[in-house]
Amino acid sequence: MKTRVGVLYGGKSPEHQVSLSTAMAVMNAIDPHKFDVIPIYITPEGQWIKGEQLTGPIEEIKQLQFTSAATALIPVSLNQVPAADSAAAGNEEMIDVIFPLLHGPNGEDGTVQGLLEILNIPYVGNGVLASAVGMDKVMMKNLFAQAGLRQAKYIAVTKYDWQKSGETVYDRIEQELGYPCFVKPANAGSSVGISKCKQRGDLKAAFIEAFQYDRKIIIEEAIVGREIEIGVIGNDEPICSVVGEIVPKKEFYDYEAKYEDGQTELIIPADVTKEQYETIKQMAITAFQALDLSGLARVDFFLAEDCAVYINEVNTMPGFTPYSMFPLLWQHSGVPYPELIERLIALALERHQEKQTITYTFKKEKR
Ligand code: G1L
Repeated sequence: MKTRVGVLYGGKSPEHQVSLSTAMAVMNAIDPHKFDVIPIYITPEGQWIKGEQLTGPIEEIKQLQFTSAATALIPVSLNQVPAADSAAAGNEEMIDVIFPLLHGPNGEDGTVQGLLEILNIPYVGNGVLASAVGMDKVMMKNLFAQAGLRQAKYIAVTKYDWQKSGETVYDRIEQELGYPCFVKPANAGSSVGISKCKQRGDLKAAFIEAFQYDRKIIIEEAIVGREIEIGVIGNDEPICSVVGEIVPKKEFYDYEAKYEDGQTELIIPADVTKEQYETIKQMAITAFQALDLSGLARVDFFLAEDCAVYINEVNTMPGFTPYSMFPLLWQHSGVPYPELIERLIALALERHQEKQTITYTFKKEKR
């Protein structure tokens, strides 16, 4: 029997459209001889709608944007409810695994993963804790520090701290980080709210901007160097792809540069020494394990001018169209897109199996 894959996409997030195009690419790449694909759309209003099992390739994104409100799915019955517009045999069958292609506060921060845990449905990618940590730059960097990974110096500031004593915060930045520095919302959802500060006079506006997106912000020392990324897949025995380099065409990699075509250049494989590649691989695996990741991650680095390697961040839900860095890194490592999808599904099922063997209840011992 074929494995039934539910592809979950859309959602209440600015990345709604990115999610739709990614879902279309994934569904068209999945091998139909091995998998049945069931699309599940989350509307911008947050309604869940299960579509019909796919019978052929999707030609346009519109096909994925179901509107039949009458058959709206209550997520808690994800596994029992018939598909939209049909009670056709086959559609009531269980979903074996969910591929959650969602970004932002309602999908990447561990909340959807938590729902799937409660439903006991296997899902691709990182679990609740890893997804939540991956979404919070401060938590992530604290764990990198704990694992002894080299990274840029940073300071975390809450809106409360700043409102109470802004000048003290600015003093600390000057003493500990210096200029230039980056001011970012702690929430790692996307590249909005980020500023580069070159002097004390720039800090206030940068803080106001960043605090629009989160109550917690992070200020980082700027590392001058190249941006290098690597792909990691696996659970207990993660493996690394080749490395890639991002050459930004703007001063720094901002929201537009990240999402609009032609703003950055990807070089795969990146031109690094064998020694640097070994260091990057080792640091990526250390980070993967320090954050208790599973399934996949893209790990981003800076290669400084003095050739030192700094970890920047881990992305638990990297860009995932066939033209995004993560799939391209694996393509160049001998794992083409359809096989990458297949491997991630296998890893999801494997991790779920393992969880089933864990005991959650225990008998009281006699005294
Ligand atoms: F399911 C995976 F593999 F874990 C997964 C989930 C989500 C991989 C990549 C993504 N990425 C995205 O969802 C997105 C960055 C395209 C946002 Cl819509």
